[in-house]
Amino acid sequence: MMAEKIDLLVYNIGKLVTMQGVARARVGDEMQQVETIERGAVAIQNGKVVAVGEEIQVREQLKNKVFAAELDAKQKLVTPGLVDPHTHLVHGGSRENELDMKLKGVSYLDILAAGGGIHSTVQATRRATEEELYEKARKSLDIFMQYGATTVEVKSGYGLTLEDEWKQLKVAKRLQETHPVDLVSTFMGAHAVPTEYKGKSAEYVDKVINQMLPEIKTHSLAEFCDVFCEHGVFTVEESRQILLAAKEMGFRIKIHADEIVPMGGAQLAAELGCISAEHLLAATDEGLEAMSRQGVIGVCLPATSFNLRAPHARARKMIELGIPVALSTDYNPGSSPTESLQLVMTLGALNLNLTPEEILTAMTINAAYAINRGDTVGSLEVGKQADLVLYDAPNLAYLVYHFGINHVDTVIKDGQIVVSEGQKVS
Ligand code: IZC
Ligand code: ZN
Repeated sequence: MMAEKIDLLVYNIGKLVTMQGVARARVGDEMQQVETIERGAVAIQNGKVVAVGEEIQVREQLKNKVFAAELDAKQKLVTPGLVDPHTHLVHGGSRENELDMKLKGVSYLDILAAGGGIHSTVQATRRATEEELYEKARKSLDIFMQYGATTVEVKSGYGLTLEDEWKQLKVAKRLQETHPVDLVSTFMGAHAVPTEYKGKSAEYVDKVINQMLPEIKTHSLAEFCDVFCEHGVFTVEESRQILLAAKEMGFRIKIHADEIVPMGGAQLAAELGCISAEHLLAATDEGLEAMSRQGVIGVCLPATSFNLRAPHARARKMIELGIPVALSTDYNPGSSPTESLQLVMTLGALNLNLTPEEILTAMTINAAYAINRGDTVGSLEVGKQADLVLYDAPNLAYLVYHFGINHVDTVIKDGQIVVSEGQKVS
């Protein structure tokens, strides 16, 4: 009888960070205590991990099998594929025109109130064809992947009409079908009150609830619903109405909470049972305590704080309170134009005071739970998707410390090599 074939063995791994061992989002010290195997190996079959551990043990365990392919990791650092739980990937245009205003001290919310900011991206997105949006998002998703991301959440919110929100989510769906990176879609029709509804936000909220949400649900175009609860955008009460309606229709819910003005978004996230609350730069102690009691994941976005020259989220306080912390790029054309989770790693260390281990936890297993993918990605363990990243770096700390460049050598997604020597494999 022929020996059974294993598709791929990745061996001679210098340091293999598995993130195994806790089958839920990690809290407190669990974020620090990550399993690191020296001289590791990962065996992959049909896109899934079938063995992971010390190379000697993996080879012993599979000694009666043959490997169809082997990849020598040459002592590199290997981690689970990175997960980005918060992006605005699909959009038209760009906003470098705001840089000059920003340097002159005009704030993000003032630019928005004057009809710029999100509104200018809404115009560009409405004008763009589906094909143009697809091409632009595809290029960005390639960059995400080359920088180590294998699962990415994507929000609508630059259409603000059913038709244009649909167009964005359709692009995300097509990318999910054609691009190696896995996408998780979020409907965010409540990202801004569109200019044509200025002064009539109640009417717009009604439209989101009674027209958009049911259609998006019927056509399974999004799994999550998110709202921008912010001064001058949606009030706490409006956010509550929208998220409650979404929850009743079967969406999982998220919220942009306390990003700029402390509104009580964190408390609302806890009250409604949101899976995660995002930003939280201005969240109060009471808000964070409420999140902790309800197990709401705190998604921190330090590239946004950096780019807005705003204060930083209190990630250490969150960890102390037992909130599972996740990290994300917040990739969007306004407050965070970057696809690099590696830049976010450095900002997570220098500006949020997180350790390299906590940072990796926040970008793998905790990020996976923040988008309801904790069962399939975020750690390297038997049965999970074979998503892994090989870095030209000796250890995790090096990755965080040597900043502004791309350390990724190889990305394996669902068992396939999709990036090799830093370049996309076509
Ligand atoms: O386009 O400005 N914060 N939404 C909430 C954003 C930033 C994206 C944008
Ligand atoms: Zn956002």
